[in-house]
Amino acid sequence: MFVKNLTINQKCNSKKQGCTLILLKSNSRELQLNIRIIMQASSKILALALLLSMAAGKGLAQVWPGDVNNNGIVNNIDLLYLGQALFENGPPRLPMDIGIEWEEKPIMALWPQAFPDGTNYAFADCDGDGVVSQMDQDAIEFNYGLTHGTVSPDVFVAGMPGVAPPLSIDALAGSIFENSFAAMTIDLGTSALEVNDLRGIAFTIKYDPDIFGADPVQFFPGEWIDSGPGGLLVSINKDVAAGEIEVGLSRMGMPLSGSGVVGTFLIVIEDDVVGLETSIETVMSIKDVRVLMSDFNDLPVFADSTVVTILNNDFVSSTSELEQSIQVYPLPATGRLFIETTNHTVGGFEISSLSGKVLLAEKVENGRGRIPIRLDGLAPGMYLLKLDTDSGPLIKKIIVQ
Ligand SMILES: [Ca+2]
Ligand SMILES: [Ca+2]
Repeated sequence: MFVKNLTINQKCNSKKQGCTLILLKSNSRELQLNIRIIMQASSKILALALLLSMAAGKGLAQVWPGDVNNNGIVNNIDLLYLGQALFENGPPRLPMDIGIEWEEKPIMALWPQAFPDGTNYAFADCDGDGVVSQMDQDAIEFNYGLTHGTVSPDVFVAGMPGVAPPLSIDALAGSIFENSFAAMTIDLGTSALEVNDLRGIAFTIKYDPDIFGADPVQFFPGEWIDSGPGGLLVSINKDVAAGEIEVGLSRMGMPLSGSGVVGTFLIVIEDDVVGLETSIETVMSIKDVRVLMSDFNDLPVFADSTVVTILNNDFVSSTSELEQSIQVYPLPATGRLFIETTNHTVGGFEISSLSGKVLLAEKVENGRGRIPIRLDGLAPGMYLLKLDTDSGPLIKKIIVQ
């Protein structure tokens, strides 16, 4: 904003304090601000400084909507900051500066609250309406990955293996095939290395884009991280060219302690994997982990990785023979489902939601031939059916109507 002229009108006065109307005229807009000035010499200087900064069109600071920690980039870390400031109130921005377009939005008054690193809560009010709410997350999604000025990279605190709670990634089945999908779970902590007072978590899953192809991943937050009343702020952003998916999860209710499933992701394997002769091993890893407790201190976490073996369907291994010899039907299913097996024995099964919650688990006697499964109580949707066979676990995706 370029200010063409500036007039100060003394509208009212009293012995102790006065009310000064400051009229700023710019080439694009006209501002009228009422500023209460305590009539003391030092405050006059402060007021003059404020006036000069406004005259320069800069306000007290510039908010770029979505960059909640004001480090120059919008990403999943900003969601953690937003979650921490949720439901707080402060001075709104001027009416013409309300909104989430990617441009600098001047703030004329700082909020009384600040994050422990000093960042003012005004940056969390992305849309500028004077309250930090779920609506402000729209700015993070809308402007995700955009930068301004010089980016100060986010800082991550790595924990030692065996000392810090792990953030681990595990395939639900040992081997997966081309032209199929794999379900992987992300778990935080163990019974021996629990987390305490968890507010939110941000992390990046890294995979080989040459193996998994275009846009192969879906992520579903886990039941544990979303447990209890209050809900969860969720941000999921993919960079398919780099083979990365950035996840941010922030609890809106009470903080969480213990260990459990942070999420499940499904990854589709292309039907013609480059370089796949009989099998290929590929690493899936977690990086850039930030776990924040309710006091906004970092909890160091050890980020784990896993090796996944992908098998070529043309070279039938014992596992792929298992895949092919056990049939599940009808799909989609209504009311009940059948497992049909001839060469293998099924000792039991589990049906779980995509977020990892086990909904049904039963042992099976004489698990050969045609085995019925009742689906009572399952809402329509997609589920994972895990069969315990004499040749190891087998995962099938099922759809209930
Ligand atoms: Ca940021
Ligand atoms: Ca807001």
